[in-house]
Amino acid sequence: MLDRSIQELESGSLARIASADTAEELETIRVELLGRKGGALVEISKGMGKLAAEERARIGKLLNGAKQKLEGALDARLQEFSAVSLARKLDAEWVDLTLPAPGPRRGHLHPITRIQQEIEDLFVSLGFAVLDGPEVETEDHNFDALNIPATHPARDAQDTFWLDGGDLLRTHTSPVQVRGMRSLGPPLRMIAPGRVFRNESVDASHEHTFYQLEGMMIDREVSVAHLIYFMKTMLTAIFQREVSVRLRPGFFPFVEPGFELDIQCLICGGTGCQVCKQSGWVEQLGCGLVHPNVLRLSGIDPDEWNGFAFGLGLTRLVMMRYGIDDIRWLQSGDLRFLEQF
Ligand code: FA5
Repeated sequence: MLDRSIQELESGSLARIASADTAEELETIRVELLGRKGGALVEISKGMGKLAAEERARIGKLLNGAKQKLEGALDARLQEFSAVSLARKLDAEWVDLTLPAPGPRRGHLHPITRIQQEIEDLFVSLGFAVLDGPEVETEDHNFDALNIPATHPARDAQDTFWLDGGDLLRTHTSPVQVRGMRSLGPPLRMIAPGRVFRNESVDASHEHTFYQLEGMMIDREVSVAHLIYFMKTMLTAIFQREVSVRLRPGFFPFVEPGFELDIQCLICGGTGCQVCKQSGWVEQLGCGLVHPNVLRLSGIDPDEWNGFAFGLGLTRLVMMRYGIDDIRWLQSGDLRFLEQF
């Protein structure tokens, strides 16, 4: 009886071991057969107590033989599995050491920098110099020399971050006009891109830190027609299509006459959205003919020279060009946003 049980268990188990597909399956078989508690071989050996001594020795040998065979088969199959998985790993993970290294991942320019450089190229081709100015400015450059004395209500229009000692974070790029006039003198054609700061409540179209691009031309007999020509040339180059613009009277103490130039909102096509505050138009720049006081305050004779100036909201221009519906994306540092450019 026991002979038969041992043989059947052995042949059945060898077949199961041969067809096992995973190491986990093998482990289950091993526990079922050889486990100390409830393992099949242990269960069979329990019947040996009733046997005569000679018969017990014979069955004992048979059991031992079966145990060794099954252990051997389990080990051999386990080794096959690890050989197969090693081969698979080697096949999938090989590295061709002769291939050139991929090198560092290339980044790209921020969309504001890209458009700034395009505008710089355009104005350089029209004979303008590109000037730079400091972000920490004096009160004189930012306000007084631009015909905005301390008591002038226009100071309230640009909520200012004042620093200890009387300097400030520049509220616009216009102080670079003053630096340009004082260092280069007339005739003058200059632009000045840069970062500016205002103590603003941030919303979809207002940031506390944003970019402007200033422009100034001083020569003899400069008119509003020249100003409009340069503004249209610039906006057509940037948007590469006709954009609808409107000029409204606008007050800036450093120009006379002064204008606000709006473009029809390119996010909604003029029907109204959060960027244009449902008006269909977005203010892009302030501009006008340079006020005689401003020329005088920088040592230029207004009877001989005149000119135009403009201050473009570069950040808002980038929003229009790429259809970005919230200004806060631009300085968020969010790679999901930046990698789209
Ligand atoms: C000025 O800053 C004047 N210096 C512009 C100027 C220069 C007028 C030369 C005449 C001659 P204004 O405060 O309107 O003007 O700002 C100019 C542009 O900056 C706006 O048209 C707008 O596009 C942008 N801008 C203003 N405030 C913000 C803000 N908080 N966030 C983003 N863009 C802004």
